[in-house]
Amino acid sequence: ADSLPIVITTWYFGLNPTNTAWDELQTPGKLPLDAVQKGCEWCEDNFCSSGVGYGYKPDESGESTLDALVMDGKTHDVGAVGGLRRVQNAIGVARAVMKHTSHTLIVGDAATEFAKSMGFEVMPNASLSNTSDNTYWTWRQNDCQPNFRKNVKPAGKCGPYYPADQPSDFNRRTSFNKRDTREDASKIWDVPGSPSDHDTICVIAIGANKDAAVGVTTNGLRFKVPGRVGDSPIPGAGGYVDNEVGGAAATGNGDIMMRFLPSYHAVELMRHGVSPERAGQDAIRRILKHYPDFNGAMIVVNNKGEYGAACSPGYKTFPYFVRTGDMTNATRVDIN
Ligand code: SD4
Repeated sequence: ADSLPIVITTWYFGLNPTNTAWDELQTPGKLPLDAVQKGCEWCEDNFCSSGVGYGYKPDESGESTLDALVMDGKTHDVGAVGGLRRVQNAIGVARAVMKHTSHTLIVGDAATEFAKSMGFEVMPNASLSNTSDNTYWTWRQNDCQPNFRKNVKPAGKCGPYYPADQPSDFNRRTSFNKRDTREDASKIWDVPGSPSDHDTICVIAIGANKDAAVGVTTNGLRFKVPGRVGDSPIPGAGGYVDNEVGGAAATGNGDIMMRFLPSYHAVELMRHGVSPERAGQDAIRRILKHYPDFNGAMIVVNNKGEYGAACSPGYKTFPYFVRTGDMTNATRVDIN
């Protein structure tokens, strides 16, 4: 395939995000940046896969925190948030970081304060969907095994290192109007047989004039250590674009991926003439050399509109969506 403009997104839930980003890209005066933001927002609003975004996978303390990034391939501007709490529209906050500050990345509670100052709605409580809330309490009461700590010795089932005390304002089953929406969404996404455990969407858009942008928004990992930030908001890791070349974005085990900057890697290979697919494959292969069990995937597109994807063997298949001018709807592609 070879044409501009183009929109490409990760995972099996990318149909609506791709079409939404596409429509935005077709709107006079709208930028690829607007398009990727809209695409990511669709998932934040609809809880794609029941996993992207707010209120889904809790950390060890029972709260969900979000990471998001936007990057502009023309100016090289980046805006990102890490460990954002209690704000649903993480990609919007990332865009506000880009637009209203000279910084790149704002994290943690201060990111929530920043969001508030920018007019974003901040929820009063840590909140999880009922499903996530149940998962959390089941885990905490029955199992309590830390997923992501190592070289620590638990003294008991819930060793002294763990779990962190609940935040004082964490209320189990706080009734909370967004939760109901969230539950409805889970019903849509949690259909039997659907791979429901992917919690990140990456959107790359390139306009007819080669202007490129990438957006990434995620909930990160279940039972992560509080404060953990993944690859998604790190430029070059979760996503990277350069108008002179194209763009790439990554999803999967971010703790590993961010050690290799796979999106930067793929873009730089394309700069030297490598095809999108091979650039993605090489970036994934580099990681596998060090971490053979690693799981991750990439979408890659150059500024001619040629695109491809790559994934680790552990993902038996990796679906993504793409839309170009000769398509009347976003099209799903599955690689393996
Ligand atoms: C992370 N890369 O926080 C994300 C997770 C992910 O589908 O991509 N999930 O590590």
